Formats: sequence, C-alpha cells, structure tokens
Amino acid sequence: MTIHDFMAKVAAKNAGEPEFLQAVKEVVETVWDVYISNPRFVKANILERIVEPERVIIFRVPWMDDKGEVHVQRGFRVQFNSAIGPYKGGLRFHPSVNLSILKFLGFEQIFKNSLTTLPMGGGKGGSHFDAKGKSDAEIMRFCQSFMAELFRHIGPNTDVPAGDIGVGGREIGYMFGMYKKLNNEFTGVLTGKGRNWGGSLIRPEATGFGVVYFAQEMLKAKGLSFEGKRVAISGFGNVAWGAAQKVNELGGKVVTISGPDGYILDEEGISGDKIDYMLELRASNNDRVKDYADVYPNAKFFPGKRPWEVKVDVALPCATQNELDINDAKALVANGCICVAEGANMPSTPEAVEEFLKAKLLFAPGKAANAGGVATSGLEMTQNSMRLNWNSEEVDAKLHEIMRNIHQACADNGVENDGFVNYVKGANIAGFLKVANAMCDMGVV
Ligand code: NDP
Ligand code: 2IT
Repeated sequence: MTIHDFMAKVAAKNAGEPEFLQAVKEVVETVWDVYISNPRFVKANILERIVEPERVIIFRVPWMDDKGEVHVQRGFRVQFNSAIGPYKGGLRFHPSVNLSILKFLGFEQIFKNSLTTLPMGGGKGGSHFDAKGKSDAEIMRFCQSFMAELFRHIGPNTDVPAGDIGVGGREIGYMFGMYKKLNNEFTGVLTGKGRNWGGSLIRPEATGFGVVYFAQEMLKAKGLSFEGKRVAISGFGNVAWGAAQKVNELGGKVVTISGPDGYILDEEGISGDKIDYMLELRASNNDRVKDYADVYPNAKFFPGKRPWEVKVDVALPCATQNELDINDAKALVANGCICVAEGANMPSTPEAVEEFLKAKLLFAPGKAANAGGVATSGLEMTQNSMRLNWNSEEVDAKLHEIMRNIHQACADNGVENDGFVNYVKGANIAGFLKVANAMCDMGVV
C-alpha cells in the first residue's frame, strides 16, 4: 500500500468532506514512515482504524424564537477515538458547521489530546446554529434543546464536551444546567464551567496563553524572545484575547486583530483596556471587528482584508480554519516574519504550511500550539474528580509545564538532518505513537 492508495480509499469513503480529508492527509503523510516500519501497527491496521470515528451522533435540535416561530437545527457529536481516555473536545456553534468540519476537528483532537500527556480521547461536536442577532433567551432555549438529546451520549467517564467557536461560558452554563436537571447529577461533564460551579481558573485564558508559551519555547530554542516583537493576531474571540494578554506580558506588541469583516491595525499596540474591549466586541455577537476603530480612532480598519499583509515578527492565526493561504504565507515570509504559531485549528492551508516549512521559519501547527485549552480542560476534570480547586498560579504553572513538554516532544520527533525542527511532523508523530500503541494493546475493538 502507498500513501496515494491509502488516501484514495479514505477519499472514496468520505466523499464531500474536504476539511476532513485535508486534516487526514497531513497526518498520514507525516506518520507514514513510522507506521510502515512498525509491523505491530500494520498488522493491527491502525491507520485505517484511526481515520474512522468510533461513533457519529446526528440529531434534531428544535427550538422556538422570541416570536414563537419554531426552527430546526442539526446537532452533531463525533466520538472519534477513546483509546487513551474519554472522548474530549469542544462544541462549535457557527453557521459554517457541517460533518466534514466536525470530523476534521475531532480527528485533530485525538493527536492534540495525546500530546497534552493527559488521559483524554478525541471528539468534537456542534451545530450550524447562528448566534448572530439572537437574544439571550433564544440562545438559552437552543442550548437546552441541544443538551436534551446530547445528554444521553455523554458523561464524565464517557465524553466531556467544552467550548469552541460560538460556545463560551454562557452557553456552557445553559447546557450544564440542562444536563444536571435531566441526569439529577452534578458532575464534571462539561469543561469551561463558571468559577462558582466547578470551573477552573485560567481555562478562559488557557488556549491563548498556551499558544504564546509554545511560541516562546520556539523562540527560546533560537536564543530569541517576545521582547520588542511586533505580533499579528487574527480573530477577536476567546483565543485571540488570551494570546493578546500574554504577548503583552512578555514584552511584545500586538498590532492586529481581525473579524469576518476585515482587520484592525493599531500601531499603538493592543494592550490594557483595549484587551478588555475585545471581550465586549465578542459578546456583542455582531460579527464585526470594525467597531474597534470607532472606539480607538488612531487604529485603522481594513475592510475585507486579512492581517497577514502587515510587517510583523510573529503571526498568531486565532480565528478559524483555512484563514491563511499561500499568498498570505508568502507575504509574511517576504516581510521577515520569523515565527507562526496556530491558535486556531488548521488556520493555514496545506500550501501555506509548505511555504513556511520551505522558508524554514518557526512554524507550530494548531494541534501542538493550541493544546493548552484542552490541557486546562483536563486540569478542570482533575479538580472536579478531586473535588477541590487549584489557584490560578498552580493552574498556570501546570499549563506552562505542559506546553514546554509538548514543545520538547515535537522537537524530539520533528528534528531533521540539518537540525531544522519540523514541528508539523514532530506533533503528528508524537501524538500518533501514544494512541496507536494504546489501540494495539487493546486488541481489535
Ligand atoms: P470564538 O467564538 O471565541 O472566536 C472566534 C473568532 O473568530 C470570532 O471572533 C469569529 O467571528 C472570528 N472569525 C470567524 N471566522 C472568521 C474569519 N473568517 N475571519 C476572521 N475572523 C473570523 O472562538 P475561539 O476563540 O474559541 O476559537 C477560535 C479558534 O481557536 C477556532 O479555530 C477554534 O477551533 C480554536 N480553538 C479554540 C479553543 C478554545 O479553548 N476555545 C482551543 C483550541 C483551539 P464570528 O463569530 O463573528 O464569525
Ligand atoms: O479545539 C480545542 O482544543 C477546543 N476547542 C478545546 C476543547 C476542550 O475540550 O477544552
């Protein structure tokens, strides 16, 4: 069997799922040599088994709007792999959600969760629900209806969902409330919970902090730091917010954020109250980053454009999949960018990744760089099981340590003959080995 034959078989089985096939191809290409040279893996047909979700649940989510009209959304939970722990991964509510996107995210989550060193399998779910313009009561009714079906498929030892795009503390609260009512049970079945009801300190900041910790490790390996660096961030959500805070703490200057409508360039730096304002922007649910320039008139808004044309030292894509293409990658390289760390899942297209690797800049794939979010979810699960809470310094120290370890695992498995570290290869191999070995140990199930 060749990679080509393998991918042709996967493509035939998963027709019409481009994002899923994109994610599978990247992993298969980078782990192929390790796989083929391990007779135990080949005999157990691990690669073909690992690209098949253990279970996909698709369900109807009916809900009533404030005018009394009834709507129907489709809900999904992809339970991809439970070889090393309960399924774990976020829920995404966004109009673009479909099975291909959730399968790509669930697949990536397997390897990401393996990299965290914590016992978590891979899963993802969500709905094409559009929160834009919806009232709080509508959001609550939707979340309750979503959980009225999902509750029978999840549990603290089975599957532990969390947030992702469009799902933050408010939505987790409404879903947790419904789960608790239906099961008559208070357990750590969701992560990203509120502080007063089982949530972990630092979880909201964790993904963004983790991305910056990972980038810091990459820079450190080259004798560099964030001090005085210009940084472009895309998105203006949870991950972008956490990343912006940590870049400032480490002495860097964040000059951009972006939304579906364009990007903001703020040469004075996005820091202090501007970071708090990012929370307001996201909570406004209006799909626009433009408003930032009205509040801070020295900043410029570039409609319909992406921030990758700005001259920066470090780029942190934190919005969504395939938001950085080959032209963006070329622009970043031409402008002297030295480090790209993905806060979002698969934000760079395969051609863009190739361009970064060709230029031999420091490039961290999402499944390594953004693993701090799910890692801190894992720490929330631990605190829930122990029925105690760690303080923020303790959680942050553990998160930092996990990100350092992930960096080391990627460097160990991704170093090439000339000393260049291919973090894409390193992350995929390190994440894959642990899951593949666990699957072998458990027989054909
Ligand atoms: P949020 O919903 O908090 O924010 C997502 C942000 O990106 C929103 O501001 C959204 O705007 C914006 N956005 C969406 N599409 C585009 C686009 N095409 N161009 C620019 N901006 C866009 O989600 P998160 O911050 O939680 O998630 C961001 C990314 O990080 C996702 O890829 C997610 O999978 C990933 N991630 C999240 C983790 C977490 O713990 N939350 C953990 C690891 C990864 P709008 O909604 O108006 O379209
Ligand atoms: O993509 C991701 O890793 C997340 N959205 C976080 C998942 C989680 O379970 O915390």
